[in-house]
Amino acid sequence: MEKYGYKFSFGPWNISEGADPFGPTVRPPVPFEQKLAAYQRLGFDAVQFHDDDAVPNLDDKSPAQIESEARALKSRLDDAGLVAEFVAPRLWEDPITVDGAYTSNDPQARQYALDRTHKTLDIAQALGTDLMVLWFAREGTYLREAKDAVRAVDLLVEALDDMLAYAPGMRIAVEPKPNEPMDQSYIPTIGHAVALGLKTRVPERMGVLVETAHAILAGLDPADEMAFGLAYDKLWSVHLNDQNGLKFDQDRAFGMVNLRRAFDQVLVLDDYRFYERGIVGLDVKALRTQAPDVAEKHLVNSLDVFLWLVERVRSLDRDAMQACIDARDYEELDRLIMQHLLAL
Ligand code: GLO
Ligand code: MG
Repeated sequence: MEKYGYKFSFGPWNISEGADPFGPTVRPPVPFEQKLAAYQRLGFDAVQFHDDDAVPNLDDKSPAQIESEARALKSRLDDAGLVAEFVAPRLWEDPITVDGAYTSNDPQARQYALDRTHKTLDIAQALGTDLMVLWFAREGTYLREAKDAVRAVDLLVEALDDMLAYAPGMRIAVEPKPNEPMDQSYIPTIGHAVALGLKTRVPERMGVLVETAHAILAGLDPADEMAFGLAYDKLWSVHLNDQNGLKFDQDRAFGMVNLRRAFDQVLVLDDYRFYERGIVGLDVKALRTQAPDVAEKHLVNSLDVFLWLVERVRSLDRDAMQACIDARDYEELDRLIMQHLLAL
């Protein structure tokens, strides 16, 4: 299929075991080797990694061991014709980060978070990518009075300054999310993420990643969140998916809940030539009811929907659109978009 200059990625966690908070997983784990083999078969170009997807049990390993395992993985990626898009520290599972990582009230937890992030930066460089993504999973509270929200921002900036100084060749993209696992997160939107980056010592190496579902959970339009990032030249990656209303983070396949909303995201990405700026990441999961043998289809479906929508964006009659805008006839514009989407 024509890919219009786009490259696509997903993370090993996107071939999921069907976990939900109310019962055990429903699919057997798929070995990493098998996941790696799926990338090219499914038409993908790049891999997104958590640090321990790349180097399992890294807390128990020496820097030299981490480096050599990451280098070995890099040659496997090369052999498979794949690149690493980014590496992200997994800071939400160790018991020490129960109350947050960089913003924990416990100085030992904060130190653990920084040490762990240094390892993530080492791994990213060994894998040949200059991008680290930070999803601030537990940087927030269940109980607002439990932490000082002003100090939390200072702690985040201090942590970012430390990372920027530790790895001068690396860029950092913040992936905001308003809630889950915490009740309230400190960096809930792209505006917060951009502002946080501007408060660091090296703002030019600070960017953002917009996830569709996270924007929706914040009550915002994902296309506008992307537009804001683009306007600041900070949109360095995206996590496209879909979300059916305000509930848990569903990571539904892209475009499958709300086609118009998906179209608007592709419209802004394509109009602003995102294919020259970054890789299209799909943070999607198979439905819990899906049997293991077909639990990869959500990835192909998401990629295909994206490409089908690129075709719809590029074949849109821009003159007709502009005429509606000039006439302030937004009802006609509404109809034009709908007719075009339905290929009528
Ligand atoms: C969870 C996030 C998560 C991140 C991933 C990479 O809600 O979307 O999947 O994208 O850990 O940072
Ligand atoms: Mg995500």
